[in-house]
Amino acid sequence: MQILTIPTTPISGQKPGTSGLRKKTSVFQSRHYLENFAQSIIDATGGAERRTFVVGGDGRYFNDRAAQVILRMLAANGARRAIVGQGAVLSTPAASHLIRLNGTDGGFILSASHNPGGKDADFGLKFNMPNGGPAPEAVTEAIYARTQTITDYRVLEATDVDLAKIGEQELGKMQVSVVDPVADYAALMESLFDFPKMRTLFSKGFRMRFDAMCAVTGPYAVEILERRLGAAPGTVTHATPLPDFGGMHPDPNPTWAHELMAEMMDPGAPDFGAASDGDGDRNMVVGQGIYVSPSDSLAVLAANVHLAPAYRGGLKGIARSMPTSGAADRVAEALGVQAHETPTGWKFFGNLLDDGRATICGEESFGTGSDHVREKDGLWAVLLWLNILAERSETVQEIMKGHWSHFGRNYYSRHDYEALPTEVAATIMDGLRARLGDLPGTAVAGLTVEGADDFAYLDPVDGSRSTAQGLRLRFTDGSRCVLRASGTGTEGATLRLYLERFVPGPGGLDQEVQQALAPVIEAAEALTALKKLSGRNGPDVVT
Ligand code: G16
Repeated sequence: MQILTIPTTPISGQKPGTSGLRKKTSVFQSRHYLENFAQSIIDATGGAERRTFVVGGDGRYFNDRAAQVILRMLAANGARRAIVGQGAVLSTPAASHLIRLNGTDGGFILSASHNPGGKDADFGLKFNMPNGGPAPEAVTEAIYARTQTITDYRVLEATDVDLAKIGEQELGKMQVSVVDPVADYAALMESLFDFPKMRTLFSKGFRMRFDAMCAVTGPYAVEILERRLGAAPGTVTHATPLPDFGGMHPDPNPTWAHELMAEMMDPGAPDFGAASDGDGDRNMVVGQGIYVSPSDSLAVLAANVHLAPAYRGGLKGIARSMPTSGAADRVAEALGVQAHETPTGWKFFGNLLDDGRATICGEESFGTGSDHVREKDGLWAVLLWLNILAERSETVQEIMKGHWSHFGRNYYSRHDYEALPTEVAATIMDGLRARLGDLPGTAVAGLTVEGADDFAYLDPVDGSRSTAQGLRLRFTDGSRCVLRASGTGTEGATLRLYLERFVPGPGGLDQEVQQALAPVIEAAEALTALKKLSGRNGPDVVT
């Protein structure tokens, strides 16, 4: 087998966003596109010589072909071993676990996460570090810099590896270990939670619905929920992963997981509902007749995590992304543990977890996780909820109400304006940014602006600084709104407006969310002119 060195030239736009490089599938399939980016990852992270990597993805269209290319490139670049999920499939948290479990030098994760999949949809690639977490900004910038100077890439001339067959194979001088994508991950979950107690819960007739949205979590959820915990067969729906996710938009939020929402709001609803996304790192949790916002879910999980065996010793700290509501901060305060506020992107939690400053992390974008891996983990969050439900013998509704009456309620919602023309989004962001200094003291819609800034983060562990992470407007009554451009879209620009209002209770804890937020929504429009300047009547997605 011959190692080929293929001359190439830089391709513009290979700049990783919030989580790796995401583009239209056809862009990834275009000449040298994948190869340039993969070689740039290899070059910018010190080469592949004698190293071991994990390779896998969410099974979307082009996943299998891209995995074969990356394997041939790793072999040509001198890698010692690649650990690959059977069929080139691995959920993102399972990939993170394999990287850590095997002490590897990192992993290539093929996914555009919650973005739709298919020939005309999205594809993505990201590199995770030896700690199992997404490459930090310094590394993604080095990768991007390399894409701008690349002159050639190396690839082995070889036939495909048989990725359907579990076991050892050789690709040139590289060992390829094809592994069961579910087994190690399921064992990890079993080591964290009280499976016997959860089995008892199901044996007493507890009913659950898990919507895998035709994405990667199906086989993981069937194995863990139905086979190991004894949930009724059929508990997991849309359980077979499909290259185009069956046309579903595998983003577990009330808009895209509407089938689950409808079932859970029905009088005959199961006791507990959950959904996961394309690559299995996101989760949405719903009780009978009650939707749990991701920010609240983080707070409730943090307040109750000691009920699960692996966390009995308590938490080192709680970390949340800046746009996530402050509900988790109140729990941190009550527990007397550190609270961290980071920019959006799971990569910012890595240092805090590695350094023992946080045990549990979460984001408003349906991400929750802990120090068991270095990615957010959809099924982990669902299992922790189940463990808590089994311990407390209360409904989701009772748990939420109890939490709010104890800590107060951070009403919270996110309004997304998707696929705006980039210049329109820039005008809106730049306009607000330019006025930040003048806004304090401004009275609008019955609220008064107390502070306004562009969020910047100083990493307490490595001292790196990240700027321009979202425009924050804080009001004197403690409410706030944040305006931020998404870094995961592939079409135009998506603007996210995050809205929050705190009600301490005891009264006012049962309001409809959008109604409770009405003054903040009105003030946000007056200050950002989002609807007016975008020409939209309202958001495309409300979470
Ligand atoms: C990714 C990141 C998350 C981030 C989310 C939203 O999620 O991993 O940390 O919160 O994007 O990012 P944005 O608001 O920039 O679109 P995923 O599930 O897509 O990997």
